[in-house]
Amino acid sequence: MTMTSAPAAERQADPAVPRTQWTVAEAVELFEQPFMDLLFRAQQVHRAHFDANAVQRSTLLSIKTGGCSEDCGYCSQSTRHNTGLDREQLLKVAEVVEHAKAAKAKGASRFCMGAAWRGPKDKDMETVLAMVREVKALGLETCVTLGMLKGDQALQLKEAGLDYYNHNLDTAPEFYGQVITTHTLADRLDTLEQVRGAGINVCSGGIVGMGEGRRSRAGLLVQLANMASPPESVPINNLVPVPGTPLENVDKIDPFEFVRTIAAARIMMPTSFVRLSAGREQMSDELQALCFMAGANSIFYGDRLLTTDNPDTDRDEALFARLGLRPA
Ligand code: SAM
Ligand code: DTB
Ligand code: SF4
Repeated sequence: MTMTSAPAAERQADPAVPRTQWTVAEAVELFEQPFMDLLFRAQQVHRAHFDANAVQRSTLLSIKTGGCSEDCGYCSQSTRHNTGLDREQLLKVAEVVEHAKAAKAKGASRFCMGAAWRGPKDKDMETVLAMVREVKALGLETCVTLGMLKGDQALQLKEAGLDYYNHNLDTAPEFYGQVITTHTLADRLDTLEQVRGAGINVCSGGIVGMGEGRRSRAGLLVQLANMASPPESVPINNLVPVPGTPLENVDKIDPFEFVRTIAAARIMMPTSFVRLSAGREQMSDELQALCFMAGANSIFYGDRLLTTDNPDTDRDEALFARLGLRPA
């Protein structure tokens, strides 16, 4: 067994030992372990902190679709790409509440509302705040992802009862500018600071399969794990290639490398929920089971992500039953 990365992995796994900073080299060493060793360690870390048979389920709803000013190379919703997506207005509060009720009835514990904005305009905040209040009142955890936030907007969201804010770092610093040029990683970090400062839980992860190398996958995880407080929730998205985006023809990531990314995230952020996010529709049940084995313990649940398909709830219920998983 290769033990080269054991010291770094051990000190993250033991809550009695103060958390130390990961280097990219240490994270790359994790990825380089033999697959079975990596999965075994990830499963050990997972079991030290979580029920290994419980998976949290969040349902997503796009509350404002398309027409986004930003140029994120993977995204169907940017006005800079010709993806044929129709731009829609912000949904009405009552429509959102209906979707949230249906999600709860299907067994979701969290409801995430996403808007294709660079950031919310002050005039839209009242509507979003009402959505948060009303979804929260249904007894669901609330999450929104609205782009860049100002400090006062974060405080308003907290006051309305927001539990989580999703804002991904998406990729490593050296790769960021190849995917997005209309805002910077520093802008993303600034929003995360506003979110933390307001006392809202942080949901932040990224995308793999964009043509980045292993070092960049490790670099994404290092940024997340080294935060003063790592995100409570870490979505790992596998690129869903959207026709008309600059990344539509990029080579797919090796599925085992995707599982390695989940395992490394689990080891580096032992107490965070790691969400197996976009890309499940294209995955076999067996590959998803490997991701759960590697420490993923959250999914998006419901037949739609924002603009692309996700497995329907019947398929997920069947998968949970076959694997003996239960909702967290
Ligand atoms: N506009 C907000 C923002 O950028 O934060 C919120 C919505 S944005 C669509 C949320 C996240 O979805 C992105 O940061 C990215 O990680 C993920 N995402 C978007 N398109 C994707 C795709 N085609 N495949 C995989 N993940 C994607
Ligand atoms: C996240 O990390 N993944 C979700 C959520 N946060 C908002 C979005 C995935 C979007 C996949 C592409 C689409 O459906 O447009
Ligand atoms: Fe806009 Fe978010 Fe899509 Fe980027 S990822 S283009 S900010 S909706």
